[in-house]
Amino acid sequence: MPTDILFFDIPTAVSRANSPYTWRVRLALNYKGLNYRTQWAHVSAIEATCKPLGVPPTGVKSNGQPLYTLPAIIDRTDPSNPVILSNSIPIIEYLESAYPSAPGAELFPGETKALQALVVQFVANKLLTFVSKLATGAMYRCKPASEQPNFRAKIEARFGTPLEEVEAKGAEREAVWKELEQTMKFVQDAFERNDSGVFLMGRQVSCADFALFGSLFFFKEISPEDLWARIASWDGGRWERYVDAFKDWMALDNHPAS
Ligand SMILES: N[C@@H](CCC(=O)N[C@@H](CS)C(=O)NCC(=O)O)C(=O)O
Repeated sequence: MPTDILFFDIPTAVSRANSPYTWRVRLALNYKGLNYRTQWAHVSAIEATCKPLGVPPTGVKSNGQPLYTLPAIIDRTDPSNPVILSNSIPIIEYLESAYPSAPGAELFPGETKALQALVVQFVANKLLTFVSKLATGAMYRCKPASEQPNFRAKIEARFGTPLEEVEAKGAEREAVWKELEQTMKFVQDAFERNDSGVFLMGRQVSCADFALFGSLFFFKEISPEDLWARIASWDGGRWERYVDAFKDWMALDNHPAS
């Protein structure tokens, strides 16, 4: 059945989208072969884009105001009953229940939702906590010039220092690297327990893989001089092979008219 889904994503100044959270949903849309159109919104315009359309906020800002984030979707396949959602994992859960994958290709096979939630939270999301110490400058450079002041203001308010001083330097930086390497080694050891394929569950890709891909691909896309090169050199090159395994689901749009 042709679907009519509007998918909200964030443009960058580099060639491709790089939000770790929006990639989760984009991969799911492409994997499931659903028709969607991308509507791009800069970070500074997310609230103004989402609020009038009834897209719900996903959190609360430090000043108590609602926080709007992407990804979000509006599924207008049934125009009399549009489905409006934000938050990556609930969106994927919705897509999987509204448009079920074939047996053997489910994004939440068996009763793995709880286990996958743990992998998303404690692996995919945890990896993103390394970004500020290793790649704040790289993230800043990936922003379009018009978005850089907004990004700088948010980072400086969050860390209480000039943006240029957020990244770890010298011995502290090496300690952060060591911790990231140990985390990836732990993930590698876990993945090795399934030897039938490259994904978390072996041959069958799942929602948790989309989340892990999002975090790794973000590192790769924003990569300052050494970030991706180091990760790619770990664990026998597993992470480069892992990111490559998603290439069939990486289209930026698939609407017939676009
Ligand atoms: N829990 C949300 C998090 C999404 C999120 O944080 N998205 C970022 C982009 S990577 C965002 O929209 N940030 C808006 C902002 O920082 O104002 C999800 O899983 O979708």
